[in-house]
Amino acid sequence: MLEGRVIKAAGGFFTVYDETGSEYLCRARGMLKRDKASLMVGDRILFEPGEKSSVVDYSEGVIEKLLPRINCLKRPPAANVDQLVVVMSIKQPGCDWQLVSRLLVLAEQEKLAAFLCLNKTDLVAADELRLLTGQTDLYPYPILYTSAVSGAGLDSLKERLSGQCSVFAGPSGVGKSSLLNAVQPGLSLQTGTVSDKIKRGRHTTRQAELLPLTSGGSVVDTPGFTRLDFFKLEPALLADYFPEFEHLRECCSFRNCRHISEPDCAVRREIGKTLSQMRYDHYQYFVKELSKREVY
Ligand SMILES: Nc1nc2c(ncn2[C@@H]2O[C@H](COP(=O)(O)OP(=O)(O)OP(=O)(O)O)[C@@H](O)[C@H]2O)c(=O)[nH]1
Ligand SMILES: [Mg+2]
Ligand SMILES: [Zn+2]
Repeated sequence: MLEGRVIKAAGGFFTVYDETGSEYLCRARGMLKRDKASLMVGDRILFEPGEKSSVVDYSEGVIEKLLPRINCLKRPPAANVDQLVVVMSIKQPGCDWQLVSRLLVLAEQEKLAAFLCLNKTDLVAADELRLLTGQTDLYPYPILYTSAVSGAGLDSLKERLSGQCSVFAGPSGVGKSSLLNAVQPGLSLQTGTVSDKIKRGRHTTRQAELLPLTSGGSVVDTPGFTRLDFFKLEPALLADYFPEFEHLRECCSFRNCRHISEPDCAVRREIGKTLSQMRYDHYQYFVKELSKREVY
């Protein structure tokens, strides 16, 4: 048996690279398919290689065993990754900050590093961009301002991707595939257009795919989405996934302060000073959303 990594999953077939980079098209043993934790892009697996085909340039194979995952992001699904890159565009479509916070909560749950990529800077005037960067002063994650069209910010993006296994996530049409093409021109990923009327993308990328980078490391390009559920998450745990609250927690008067309506709350005291008002608003919104869902 050989060890390999799933780089694409589509229609019950899995594209697998072995350690030398040879490609195999694999089916999975029934057990692996039925398993709740079914195979996903990034999974490390053991597989039995089949005959080399004389027609196509890959061999077939059967996946026999899923190796333990270091981590696994549920949405977009990807396993064994080092960091999440949340991609949004400033315009066409505009940035959905609440979706950003949702994705960041998911990343924190999986203990994944994360940063933000605000793309399409070429569509805004310099003073508008300055205003935006001023507003994101208190943002607790690194933000890169990029343009796949003008090339702005691409060197910083390349640097952050190099040597890491990253997963790109964000709505359709924000430029995830375009950025990857710009970072590594040989990739030739298909890119779509944004509809004129509703300024939304057209879901061009259909399947997640793990792409090796020539600079070292790899990136999972994923299909865009706009809705994201928290799955199982207790509202009381939510504050743990807002890392900027961490150092303030012990300064709150109440030991189990939820930072909502308790008196003398250190988190609420810092809003607008060292904490971003927008991030706190999202926190409050998510606590409400999760509390409503709780079944007693
Ligand atoms: N002006 C401008 N347009 C961009 C930029 N990046 C991407 N686009 C355009 O935005 C559209 C969507 O780009 P894609 O790369 O397909 O977006 P995506 O995020 O991969 O979308 P899905 O695959 O549908 O999730 C295309 O028409 C791109 O040419 C940018 O930096 N500036
Ligand atoms: Mg795409
Ligand atoms: Zn508090």
